[in-house]
Amino acid sequence: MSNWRLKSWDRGDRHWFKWSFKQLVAWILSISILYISFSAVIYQQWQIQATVNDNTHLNADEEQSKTSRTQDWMLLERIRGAVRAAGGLPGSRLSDLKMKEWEEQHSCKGRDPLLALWSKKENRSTDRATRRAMTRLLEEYSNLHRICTQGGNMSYVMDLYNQRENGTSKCKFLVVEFGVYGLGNRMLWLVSAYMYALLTQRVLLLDGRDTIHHILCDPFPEGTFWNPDQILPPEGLRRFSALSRPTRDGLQMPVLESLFPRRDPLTHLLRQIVHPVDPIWERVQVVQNMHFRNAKRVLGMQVRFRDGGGMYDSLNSVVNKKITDCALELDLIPSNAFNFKYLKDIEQNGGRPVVIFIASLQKGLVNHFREYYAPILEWQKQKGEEVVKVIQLSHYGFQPFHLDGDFQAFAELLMLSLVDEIFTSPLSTFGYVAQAYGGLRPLLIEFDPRRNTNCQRGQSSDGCYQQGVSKCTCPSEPELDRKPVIEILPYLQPCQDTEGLQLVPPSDV
Ligand SMILES: Nc1nc2c(ncn2[C@@H]2O[C@H](COP(=O)(O)OP(=O)(O)OP(=O)(O)O)[C@@H](O)[C@H]2O)c(=O)[nH]1
Ligand SMILES: [Mg+2]
Repeated sequence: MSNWRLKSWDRGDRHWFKWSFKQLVAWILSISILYISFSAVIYQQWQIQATVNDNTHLNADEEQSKTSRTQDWMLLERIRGAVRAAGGLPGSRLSDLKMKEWEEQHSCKGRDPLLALWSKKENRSTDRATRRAMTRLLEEYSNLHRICTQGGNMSYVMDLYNQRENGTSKCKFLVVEFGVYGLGNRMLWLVSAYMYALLTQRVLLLDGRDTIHHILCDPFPEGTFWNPDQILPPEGLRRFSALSRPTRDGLQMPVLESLFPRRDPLTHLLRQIVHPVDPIWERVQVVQNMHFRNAKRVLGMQVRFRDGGGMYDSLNSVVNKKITDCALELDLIPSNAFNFKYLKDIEQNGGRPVVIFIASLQKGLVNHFREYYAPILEWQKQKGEEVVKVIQLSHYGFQPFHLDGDFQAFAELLMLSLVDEIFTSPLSTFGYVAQAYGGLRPLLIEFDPRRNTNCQRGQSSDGCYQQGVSKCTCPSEPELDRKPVIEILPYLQPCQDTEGLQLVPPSDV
């Protein structure tokens, strides 16, 4: 075996000596072991540092003084504290094998491709930072969920409930009861409840009587958040939830401000925990592949008449005209003049059409566009070329309150989130949720026939908090009491479509 020459500066004397190969390997091994041991000690120290600050003992001043830590990191520590209080180990995860098993049993094929499609459109460093922070929080929160439900065991939760009077349980719960409302409203409640549960370290359970659990993937590995109603009685749940009330709510604001510098919590929360079950994703995927992927531009038009028939009959033609004029003014759709320009357009676009995707309970707009583009559509059919495509997948005619209606509504809502430009109707939470998923600032369709405008650009991708309080009620802080909220929090502005408040992104992040 050949010997290796190494340099040595022993006693200042530079001289050479020979080491065998075995000695060299032993030397390298010792150095590696030393390095690994040192790193492990440092890491453990850091872990301990991160967990010692049990949230339940922090007060406002202590929180304020932790200037070196970001607020969201402190929230993570609070969740870790709740995990420890519940008898778990902060930072523990399911083994790869268990995770694989769980994923096989809870298939959610759309989660990753949807996230990729949404983040393809905007990929700012602030968005990435928020995503990373939210992922850290979700992982630890899932840990809490798993521990407090013993891996999704509702009988165990029931036992905790039965023992609630003696106060031995260290787990806190938040139960969401849905009423008979549309999908958009229920999704807003769901994500608000999730945010609240994160902030107050509560285990989120959803009312199992609602069909929403048939359309959503379960977001917490081994910690199912459905409450089958046959196990927990809803009237009991209310009392269970009220066991420990949140305190120090005022201190949640810095956390939220730090987590969402772009003031877009709805977008991040929806994308993180509200994913469609496979059959819904498959519907979305078909439309994405067949119509959206190769389009020159995709326009989503969400047209909602809210009172059933009367409003539709009286406003349909006004709204159709306003939408068309708005899209033409902004050069988003081709005009219906069938001439040389279109043939040129086709050449230039390599046959890529402008796609108009309509989501509505009525057929008014799709009929209007089919009529408007009739000569072009006819010409396209003969030529096999496409300049413009008009698509609408369903038209129930009324608001459905059944599972199939929710399936279709969720699929269309997700399709709307994948467009390049979205047109939305005033007051519709269906539209708010679609624009928020997509991170899209909508074009708000003007429904009022007395107004000259056709549409206006939305100030935010966030929904409108309809009828949100406009003045502060803070009797303990006279300098704030009764002041308009928008003067104190500049990122809250009056909504554009109705009365209320809306989160608006700052221009510099
Ligand atoms: N498939 C489909 N369903 C729709 C559409 N617009 C409304 N719906 C249905 O109507 C319901 C509307 O409720 P939300 O999603 O809460 O939206 P909203 O417009 O605020 O309606 P309300 O809150 O009920 O006044 C949805 O759940 C759907 O079932 C649409 O474009 N496509
Ligand atoms: Mg609504």
